[in-house]
Amino acid sequence: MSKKIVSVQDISCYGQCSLTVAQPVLSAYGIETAILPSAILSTHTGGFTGFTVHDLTEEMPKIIKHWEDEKIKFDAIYTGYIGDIRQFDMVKDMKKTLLKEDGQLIVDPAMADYGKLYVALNEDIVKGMRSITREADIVLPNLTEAAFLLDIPYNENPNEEEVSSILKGLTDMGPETAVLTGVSYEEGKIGAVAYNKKTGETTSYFATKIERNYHGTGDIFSSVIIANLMNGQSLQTALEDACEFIVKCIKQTLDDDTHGYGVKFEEVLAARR
Ligand code: PXL
Repeated sequence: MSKKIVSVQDISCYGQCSLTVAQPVLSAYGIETAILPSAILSTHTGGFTGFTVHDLTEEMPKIIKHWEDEKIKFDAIYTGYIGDIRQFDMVKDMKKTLLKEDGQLIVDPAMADYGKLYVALNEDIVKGMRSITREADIVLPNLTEAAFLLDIPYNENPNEEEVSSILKGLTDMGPETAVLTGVSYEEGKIGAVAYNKKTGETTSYFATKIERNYHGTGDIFSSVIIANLMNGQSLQTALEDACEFIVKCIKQTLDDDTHGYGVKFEEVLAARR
């Protein structure tokens, strides 16, 4: 039976990140995807100036309450960018009331990149992300986010031993599985390394590195990983699919100078079948 998940993150109306990528990606992989928007922004906050933000903290409990009344249950709660600290307790409450018995809380602590927090965020958001990570089953940070979660200095280029220690630190916080993105052990290759503390297994996949950064790729990466796992695929298959998916999206976007704000994932998604 196909899985049903709810994703809690913002709607950046323009810019190809958060819910406007998570929803189509998950749907295309056959996952029923409900959304709980945490805020509505005119654009994402990376590279645009003068963006508008309409916080939805007041609305969220009403939506959650209605779902509880309707006895709606999800196989997973997938959280991303969260801009208001009151929403972290809501996520923890949702875990109790809206998850199926064997359902999973999956946290993408989308809050930082390249050693820095996103412009609209602060240390309180980091604390909140730590608090939901402690309750998560799976956490999917990039190297910067992992450093913030663990309160350790940001290491742009950790070696295998350092990556193992980061992954161990993340799973020590609570999650059974941690997936660390942006890892590179050799020139020209970049990918992700995952660790499952129950099996003790470390899995990795590295794809061709393209020297260009785009916003939203972390959100697409997490969505592809989550879609694969929900569909019963192995972590190895999930990592491979997500890394190669991102490479294709970047290749699709590179030649368009007007499209620096995100990647063109649509054609990659459409070409999957
Ligand atoms: O892609 C992560 C993300 C999500 N939501 C908002 C953002 C960003 C990254 O900058 O600004 C609002």
